[in-house]
Amino acid sequence: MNQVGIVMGSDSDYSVMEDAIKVLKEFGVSYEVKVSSAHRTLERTLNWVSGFEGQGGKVIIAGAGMAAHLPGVVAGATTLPVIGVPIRSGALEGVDALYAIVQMPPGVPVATVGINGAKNGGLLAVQMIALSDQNLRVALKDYRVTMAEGVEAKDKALQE
Ligand code: RP5
Repeated sequence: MNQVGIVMGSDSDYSVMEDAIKVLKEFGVSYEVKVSSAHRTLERTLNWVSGFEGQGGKVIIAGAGMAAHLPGVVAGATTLPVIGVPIRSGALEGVDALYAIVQMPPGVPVATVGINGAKNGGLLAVQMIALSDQNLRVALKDYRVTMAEGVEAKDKALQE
């Protein structure tokens, strides 16, 4: 059983979505990765969503660029929480994808992160899984402490 499903509209999105994969690996959260499009392979996408939900998956991270319907279509096909990652691509450089993903109609939410914000997408998924995993909550608190220490160390270096 994989806890997190990562789906992207094209293999060209992979270099961005890899940031989410790295976070899940770092926290030891099980995941699966799928390339499937809302436009080019709709049935295949819907089949993957129902299969992922059926096998006990808990959270989906969906990344897409341009007219980015994938996260919304996925959210419409499941009641699992869906995190949307707008991918920077095309003439509008991700603003189109951001608007498409963040402006979901009432009733079908997608938790949207920033353009190319796959790292935060991964972290948000880990935080959702941590709701029922005490060890993961501790690991997240440690992560925050390490991050704060990094800021302090950089500040200290500037003062010298
Ligand atoms: C979207 O169109 C994909 O998510 C990708 O970001 C964008 C371009 O796709 P490719 O033409 O690179 O496959 O559906």
